Amino acid sequence: MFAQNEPFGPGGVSLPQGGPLYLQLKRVIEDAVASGAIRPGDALPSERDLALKAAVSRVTVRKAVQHLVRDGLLVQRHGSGTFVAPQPARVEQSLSQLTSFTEDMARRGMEVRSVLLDSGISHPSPEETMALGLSPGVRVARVARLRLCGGNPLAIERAAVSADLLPDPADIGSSLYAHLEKSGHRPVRAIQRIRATNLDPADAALLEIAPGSAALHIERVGYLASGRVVEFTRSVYRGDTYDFVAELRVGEGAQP
Ligand code: 16G
Repeated sequence: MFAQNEPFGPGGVSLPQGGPLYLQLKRVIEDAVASGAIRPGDALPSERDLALKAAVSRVTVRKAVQHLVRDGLLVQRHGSGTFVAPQPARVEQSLSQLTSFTEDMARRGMEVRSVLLDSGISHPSPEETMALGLSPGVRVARVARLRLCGGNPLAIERAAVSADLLPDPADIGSSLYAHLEKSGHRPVRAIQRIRATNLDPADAALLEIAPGSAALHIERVGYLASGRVVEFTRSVYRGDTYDFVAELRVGEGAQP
């Protein structure tokens, strides 16, 4: 509920001057979110009410709202209305430690949850055969998970492991690394490749952000102490919540 003096309270909404009306209304809504006058999870008044309060047409309201949904500031839930989108805290992750998602989040005291999207044993793709160094005829175990932190979807991780090291991909429980550790197959070293990407509609829907939103595409190849590759994981992390942090040191030769 909004009080009398709040931007969408019982009084009218005054628009700033200049530019198309829908952009003026968009600015009012953005400012209300930025100032905390309306918070993540709050419902926006109905299209009809907003049109009346701001003295604009419903077409103008619809256009402002559509732009804000596209920008990820608002979310529309079918049948229940338009809400301010959740604004998860950014997560910082060191690039020098080989840790699991579960350990990373537990260290921060954040609640971790995973939704199993898919798992099974299959014929490997040429890319998986190459990355995992599989011999002909060897199968691959795949586990795809949506990973949530503090209730917010943060990443989709699609892991591929040689099936002889992970014969039971549906039974990994809450942590792939903890499961691999039990059989002595937890990676001890990894190479990670990170690039920018834009989310396709299916991944965007799982991560609850607009299609095309910026994300980080991460590939991790994890090795056993023997040098054998154990894990080839491709992930997409929400670009608005995840920061990778690397410590850089001056190289020997460059020191004064
Ligand atoms: C991390 C790894 C992922 C690994 C997972 C295991 C990145 C980008 N990815 O999320 O490759 O499979 O940890 O986590 O860091 P788990 O043991 O919690 O399942």
